Amino acid sequence: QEVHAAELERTFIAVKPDGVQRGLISEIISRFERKGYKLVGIKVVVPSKEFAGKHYHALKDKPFFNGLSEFLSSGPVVAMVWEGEGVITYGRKLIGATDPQKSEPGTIRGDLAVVVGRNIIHGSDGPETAKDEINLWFKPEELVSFTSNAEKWIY
Ligand code: 3AN
Repeated sequence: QEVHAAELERTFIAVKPDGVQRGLISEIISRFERKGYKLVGIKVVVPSKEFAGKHYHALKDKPFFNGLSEFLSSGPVVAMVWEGEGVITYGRKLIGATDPQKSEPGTIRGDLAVVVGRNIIHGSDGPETAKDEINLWFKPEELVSFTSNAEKWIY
């Protein structure tokens, strides 16, 4: 295990209950992995509605907040932390626009989802959110730091 002087950027990515039920876990992991990003934390959890509300706290005044929190807690979620240069912003690019009708083909939502209420994946929208969401979903000891052999071919 190697300790990095400056830790690489990390983001929180979750396959939501619809993505899990539809069998899209490996498809989603594969897109991040093939890009060159590194998986440093993963678990399957059924979040409580209260926990889901914490995750979506920034949206608490939206009319869809209750339904959204209920949906996130309706079944297993695959919670992940991905690491790599630009992973927060580029991760959002891989995911595509919030509304799958507006997501480009080639993006996860563009290729695999149809409506906004069932858009299969979540990704942190900025560095602060990423930090908060990683801390909410993971304990520090649930995340690993390592250098993969592929890294010198990616960077
Ligand atoms: P994103 O997931 O692309 O970051 P946000 O943060 O604006 O988008 O919204 C968070 C989640 O709230 C979305 N993933 C989506 O499931 C849900 N959401 C956003 N807008 C709506 C809407 N108009 N109706 C229902 N759900 C919505």
